[in-house]
Order: sequence, then structure tokens, then C-alpha cells
Amino acid sequence: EDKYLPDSIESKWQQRWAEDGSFRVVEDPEKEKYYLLEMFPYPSGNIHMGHVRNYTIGDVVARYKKMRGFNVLHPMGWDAFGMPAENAAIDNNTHPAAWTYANIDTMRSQLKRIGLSYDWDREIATCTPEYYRWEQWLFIQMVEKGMAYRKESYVNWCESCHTVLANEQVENDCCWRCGETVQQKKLWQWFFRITDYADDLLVHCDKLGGWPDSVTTMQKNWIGKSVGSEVVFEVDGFDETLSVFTTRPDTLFGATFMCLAPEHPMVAQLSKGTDQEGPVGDFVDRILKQDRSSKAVESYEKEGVFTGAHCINPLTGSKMPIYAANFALMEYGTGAVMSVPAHDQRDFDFARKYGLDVKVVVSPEGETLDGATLTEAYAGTGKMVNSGSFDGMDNVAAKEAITDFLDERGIGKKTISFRLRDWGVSRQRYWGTPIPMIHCDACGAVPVPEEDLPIVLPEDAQLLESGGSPLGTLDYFKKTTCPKCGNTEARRDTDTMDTFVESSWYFARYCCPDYTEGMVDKERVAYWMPVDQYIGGVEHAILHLLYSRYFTRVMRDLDLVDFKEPFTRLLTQGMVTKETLTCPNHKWVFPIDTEKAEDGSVSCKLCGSPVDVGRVIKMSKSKKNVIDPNVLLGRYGADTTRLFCLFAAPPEKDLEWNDESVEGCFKFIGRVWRIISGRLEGFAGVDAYHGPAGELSGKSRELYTKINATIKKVTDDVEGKFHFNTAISAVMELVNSMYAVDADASLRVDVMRRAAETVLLLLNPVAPHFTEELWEKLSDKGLLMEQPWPEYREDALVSDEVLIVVQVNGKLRSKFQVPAGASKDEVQELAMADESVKKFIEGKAIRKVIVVPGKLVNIVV
Ligand code: ANZ
Ligand code: ZN
Repeated sequence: EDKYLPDSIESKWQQRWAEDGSFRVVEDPEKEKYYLLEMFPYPSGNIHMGHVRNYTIGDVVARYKKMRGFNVLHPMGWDAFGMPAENAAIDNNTHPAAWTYANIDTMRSQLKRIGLSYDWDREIATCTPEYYRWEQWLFIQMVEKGMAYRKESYVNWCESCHTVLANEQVENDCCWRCGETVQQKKLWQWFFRITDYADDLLVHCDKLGGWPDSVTTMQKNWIGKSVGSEVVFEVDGFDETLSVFTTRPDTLFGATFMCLAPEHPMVAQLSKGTDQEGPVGDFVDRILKQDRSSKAVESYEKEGVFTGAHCINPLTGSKMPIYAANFALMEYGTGAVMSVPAHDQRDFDFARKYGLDVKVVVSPEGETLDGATLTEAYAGTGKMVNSGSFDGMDNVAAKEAITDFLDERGIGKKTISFRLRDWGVSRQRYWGTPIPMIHCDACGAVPVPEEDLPIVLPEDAQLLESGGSPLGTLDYFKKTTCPKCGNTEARRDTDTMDTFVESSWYFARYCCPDYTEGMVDKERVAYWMPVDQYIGGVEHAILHLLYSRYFTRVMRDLDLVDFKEPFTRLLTQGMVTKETLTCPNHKWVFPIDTEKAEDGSVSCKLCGSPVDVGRVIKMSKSKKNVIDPNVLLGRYGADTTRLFCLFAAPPEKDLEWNDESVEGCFKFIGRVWRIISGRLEGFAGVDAYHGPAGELSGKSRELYTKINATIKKVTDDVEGKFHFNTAISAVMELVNSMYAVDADASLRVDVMRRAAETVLLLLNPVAPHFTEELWEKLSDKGLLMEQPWPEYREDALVSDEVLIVVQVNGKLRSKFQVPAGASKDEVQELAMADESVKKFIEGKAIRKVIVVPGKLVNIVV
């Protein structure tokens, strides 16, 4: 027996796996495939506990599926473009590429240190031209098929830094760098027409049976389908009409004014030449400087300005003033709203603020509402009132009736609106995929010819302290010739793509990362895709997952793949959490900068002050409630780290950091190590027992039942459910049973050996290093990870023992187990010989013994 030393064991096996290429996979039509994918990391510099947990969960599934005979694809790569690299480059005076590749090297070796079973031959970094050239190629296909288009749209702009800001760089409407109020600036930008797929993406949400309901619900809400009507209004004194989108056509009789988005093209036209021209212009200028995203708009106080014009209510014929209002979004419906103050709170507030009519048209059962005295809008259902021939009708039925009425007259129809907007992908950043388009005054936007791809991101762009699109400063990059007309004054697009584009198709590229003939090798992708199990953070529930689903549809419609849902099953793992520690002098402090006294009080090592132990929240560097995986790996090794991540909580729940639990996991591995390594000599030359349970008895039979029951329990917990925590508990129990019978002389060595092998097989996916090491000492059957997953025997699942209760003169004196088939005589004999029974019958005349087989012995003295 030797001591458990994780360091040397783990480095030995990691090296062996690397040398043997143990996790390399190729397409094998003979074998059933299993594609397991974890969301790839952004190479920020270091692996954190969230990564460790995510990748450990994935690794266990991958290793388990491999033992179950699947051909498992388990790749890893880097979501390598993005803004942090630019910021770090400015801060540290390096190049984003140098920073990124150095981080990748560090993080790759950290992942290897965890013993993750990746096929490193398939590693992808999205910042390499080999990768992004195909993204550029796809972009061009999309432009040519009308799936991508260019339009003028707003970006956040800081006037003092003279730069475009990403949403993340806007803090409380101000520039993160200089504090200047952020404005909106109109720029020409590229968009992907994801709205073309809105309905299909929505409908298929319900077919994603392997996804958490919470995620599909978030996607549905994000797509946001509303069924309603479009109603046409005539405008007093104008030839043009105005259309609105409404989900409440039943309230049309109560529409008393109209609101237009400040960006609406009719706003300027309506006010032109009226007294309102000046105020409208000022209002629009002011509003358009604000963030116009629907989220921001919701938080603003509602305000507006009269345009000077009126429209005509098509049902009542009355004149409705037209306002420009900050809450009307140009991007939703038609950009115009029919306002019904009696039944919509926002309209109500607006009407009271500007003294506009409030007219009740839906009345709740048994109540009469009066618009003049109403204190809040009534949004409920009821009977139609003040609505001409529709009076008395149920308002829900009136939706249909009024829409039909309008439809017959050609001034309304049923329509559907989606909240989902087209995906704007132009970024005025450096560290991203260059947009492969050329702008020519004569030809417009012209795609880069395919043979000129990739458009490589220049290495020498100056990252300006002020930000902005650095590619625009490089004349040699920017100036080019129009591929269509030869115009030498053409300009390259100097924007780069949103980094979400890279992560929308990387899963397909893993199937064929070396492919040079196209974006994806259709055959190899057909073998591996879709991903059978995807694992990642719930923070990607909407954008990344929706974009990936969208991109897969685009690739299908371009005949690159032949499926449309990329991820069959999705697991969103919980967060890794820990309590926060605060010191009066140092604010947040790291756990390693604190000390715990005997009495449990915590103090700051830096200043000695008492430390306040605060709430348990997600580990984050800023709150310093983090555990560095390197520290954990250094102290306990990878197997303990992995075991802890899986044992402390089921994957979808939050995992709260717990020092004792880590320690407990380490001790458990030590226990397994001791009991198996201590018996190696005894096991030599003995084959593990796999035979019928009936041939065993006593402790051997008991242990055999436990072995088989454990295999069943672990398999049930892991298969489909990923309840690793309860699976591990079951193995712990089996190990306890091994200890309990260890000293028993009657125990059959081949059964004990079977227990040892079973523990190693069941634990191998979780703790692959030490189990492999023990297996090597135990068995000559080759690598443990290449063994098939253990099978259990039905006949060994139930214990064949029954409990016998022994009474003396009707009083309970003892209990014991006997084999189920034991005869009356055998049971009686055992009862009489029982130590605690003997005391009561010794020296007394035995009058009668009653034996109820399988149940009870009653001795009458
Ligand atoms: C009249 C009305 C009466 C409305 C009423 C609601 C309640 P959802 O359900 O989210 O789709 N609307 C339409 N276009 C808009 C725009 N561009 N900007 C801001 N608001 C807009 O919302 C649909 C409702 O939002 C529409 O129905 C419209 O107001 C408003 F008692 O029309 B409603
Ligand atoms: Zn041209």
C-alpha cells in the first residue's frame, strides 16, 4: 500500500493521454456518434471556477458515453475576438493578438491540468484567418441572397472621445471613459434578416424537448409574437394615410389621439409650416440623442409634442390630434400608435399630462366607468359601450368583429408583429472579423471576390486611446479597387462583425476544422451534427442560442447542412457561489487574505480587522469571493476538484463553495485508494465475480447485491439525468460496504475484486486519473477508460435475505438475517444459538417453539 499522491499520478496520465492521442476521434459509420459540446470560453486570461464546473460536467458525460460505446466528439476552442482584448492591449501596451494567444496558451494548459478529454486536434480559435475566412464567405452568400442588408441606423456616440461606443461602454447614459452624455449617431450598418425566421424559430421552441422550459420560454418572449390588427387612418388635409398596429382593435371607438415615433417620416411633414414646426423639431432632436432601445425607452418618463395635424377615427369620424411621443418605437409595428387612454395606462398618463380626451369603450361587468373621473386605465375584459353597433358585445369577440368590419372596407386587416429585430452586426472595433465588402460610388456595396478571401485583419492598426474603428485609419487597407467596375477610389468596409457571429457556427466547424474546400464538410457535419448535448451558462439563454439556431437555418437554406436545430439537448448549469468577505479597511477581501480563528470568527490578514461574512453570491473577481482553480488543483489535484464540482450540487443548481466538502472529497479518494491498493496482492490471479447471485451467501452475497444495485443506481442517475451528486453518493456507500466487510474471513476475494473494479469503473468518468492508476496496478485489460460501462444482473439486485424476529414468551429479544430459502430447522437452530436469546432461555425448560418461515420465531419457556 502506498500513499495517494495526486500530482505524480495526474501528470503521468495526462502525459500518456497526450502521447497516445487518447481522445482523438474520426467519423466511423459503424459506430453511433455522440457529440458533446460545452460553450467555448472567451480567452480572458485564466480559467475560473465556473469554467471548471462547466467543463467537468461535460467531461463526465463525454467519458461516460465513450464507455457506453459511442463514438464521442468532444472538442474545445476559443471565442477569441472581442473588446476586452482591445482594452487590455491599450492598458498593457501589447497587441490584442499577442494578448489573446498568450491567454489561450495559459488557459489550454489549465484545461489540460483538469484532465479534460478533448480532441485537441480539433481546437479552433475564431481569431485565425482559417476560421473567419469562412465567416466572411458566408457573409457574402447572405448578401447575395438578400439575407444581409445595409441600412442607416443609430449607434451610441461620444462627442468628446469622437467614437462609437458599444452598449457595454455606456454607463447610465454616459461614456465610460470620459463621462460625457452619450448621443445617438446614424451610421450605415449591416444587418442579418433574422426576422425572416422569427416564426420558424418560435414554432420550433416547442419542439426542443431536450431544452429547459425556462430557456425556450425566454426565447419565445424575446421573439415576442403579437397577434393584432393594422388599422388605416386618414390624415386631415393630407393625401397620405397613417397605419397603426394594435392588439386591441376592440378599443378603436376609444382612440382619441395618435402617437408617432420621433423617427417616423411623417412627423416633420405634418408639422411643416404650422406653429408646431419649431417645437416638434426641438423635441425630435432632443429625443433622438437618447438611447432608443426598447429597454431604455421603457424607463423614460413619457412625453410628447403635438404635430399640428389630426387624423380621423375611422369608426367615429372624430378628429384625433397627432403627437410625436418618446414612447413610440419606430422599430415596432408601424411606428405609429392609436392611443386609447381609457384602456391603456401609458396612454392614460399621457392624456392626463396633455389634457386629452379619455373615452371608455369597454365596461367591466356590473360597473359604469366615466372617462372624466377615471383614475387609472381599465385593461380588463367586459362589455362594449360607446361603440355604436358593437355595444353590448363581449370585447374579446369585438376584436374579431371590428377587424372584419374594417377589412370589408379595406381599412384594416389582421396582422402579426414580432419584437425580434434584425441583427445588426457592424461593429466599429478592431479585434473582430473584417466585413468583406467594398464600397464604390458607382456600384454601391460590392462583395470581395471569393478568391480574395480571407480579408485578413491587418496587424498594424493603431488602437486609438479614443477608440473608434481603427481599420479606418489604415489607408492601405481602406483604399481599394472596385471589383465590379475597376474604380480605384473604392473603399473597404472598415467595420468588423459582432463577435456573436463567430459563436453562431463554431459547433459545425469542429466537425471539420481542417477543411479547406469550404465552410463545412457536408459529409462530416452530417455524421456529427446536431450536437447531442450542449452545456453552458444560462446567461446565453437568449442571444447566443437564438443566433446559433438562426445561423443553422441560414446554413441549411444555403444547402451547407441539412438540419435546422443545432442542439438537441441543452443543459444550463448553475453558478458557482461563495460568501463575500468584507474588511472595514480593505472592503472586499480574498479568502486567502483572511484567517479563521478557533471560535469561527474571521479576520483580515492585511490589517487584523474583523471581517464581515456576507451573502452567498456568484463568484466574481470584483467581489473577491473567488477561489482560484490553480490553488485548488495545486493543493488537492484534478480528481478532487472534479469530484467536488459534481458532488456538491446537481448540475443545474448553484454550487456553493464549501471548504469541508472539498476536503471530504479528497478524503474519499484516499479511502478508495487505500482499500484497493491495500488488497492488490490478494487480488492477483483472481478474476472478478460476475456469476449468478444464487451461488453466493452471507457477506459475499450482501456485497454482491450492493455492487449490482450501485451499478443500477449510478447508471439511472447519470443516463439522461446527469444527477452526478446522487450517483457519487451511491459509490461512496458501496465503498463503505467494502470497508464494512473488509475484515470478514468468509468474504470471497473474487466478489471483493468485483467491488473494487466496479468502484473504479463507475468513478472513472468523474475522477479519471487515480482510477486509471489503480486499474493499471489491478488489471491487464488495457486502459480503464476504454472498458465498457459495467452491467448489473437483475438476479443480484434484490437481497435474498429475510429478517427474522425472535421472541421469548412473546417479547422481542433479537433480530437477524437469514437466506430466503432457509428451512424451519435451520432458522430454529440459529434462533436458539443467538447470544441475546440465549440469556432468556438458558437453564429453562423449553415448552414450545413456533417458527413462521421468513418472519418469526417464538420460544415459549
Ligand atoms: C391600442 C391599444 C389599446 C393598445 C389598449 C394596447 C392597449 P404588444 O402586446 O407588446 O405587441 N404599440 C404598437 N406599436 C407600437 C410602437 N411602435 N411603439 C410603442 N407602442 C406600440 O403591444 C401592442 C400594443 O402596443 C399596441 O396595441 C399599441 O397599443 C402599442 F387598451 O393599440 B395598442
Ligand atoms: Zn464600382
